[in-house]
Amino acid sequence: MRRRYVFLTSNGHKFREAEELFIEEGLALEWRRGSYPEIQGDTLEEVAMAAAKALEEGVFIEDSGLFIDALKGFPGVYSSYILKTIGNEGILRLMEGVEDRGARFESVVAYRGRDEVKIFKGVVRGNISPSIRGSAGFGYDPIFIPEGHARTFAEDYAIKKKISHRVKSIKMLIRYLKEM
Ligand code: ITT
Repeated sequence: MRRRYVFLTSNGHKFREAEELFIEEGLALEWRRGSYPEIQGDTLEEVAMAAAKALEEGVFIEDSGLFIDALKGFPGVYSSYILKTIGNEGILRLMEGVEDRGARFESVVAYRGRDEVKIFKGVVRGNISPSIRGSAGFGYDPIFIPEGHARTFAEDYAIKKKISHRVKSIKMLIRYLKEM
């Protein structure tokens, strides 16, 4: 097993969430601050797999997004662009008067091993809140209420750290690395 791994991402929040889990397991994680070419794909897996093929061994990326049931999975693979353009306010406007508030966060980690790319996927289900609430976390956290809870990820970050899509995918990656 290597002792050192590299997470290529432009997003410091994502990096810190992953780093905490690595440290808990006694592993070091290096942040390679940067972006990677993202193909136009229908799923996070497709996008992540295509990008990870060009990485060196020991490096991983993570592609994530918010998928809203009533919007047929939108913003999904466009989550980053939609956040930058219409933002949480825009999403809430699209959801005005919509009864079905169901949604999920997905996180797909693509790790470049010696001979192959390994994919790990984490999902957390929840609901889109009626308003923007809380200041912890980042991105869509202020509008996402995880299933079985009353507060958004941005209001209850301790819950996010236990059950998020990213916690699940990164823990799967760590388990794999430890078994290697
Ligand atoms: P990369 O450099 O790693 O690609 P990014 O921020 O562009 O960083 P993505 O391409 O995976 O990340 O886009 C995912 C979008 O979904 C992005 O706008 C995030 O803010 C949002 N998102 C992802 N994970 C989230 C989380 O845990 N909580 C809230 N929003 C999240």
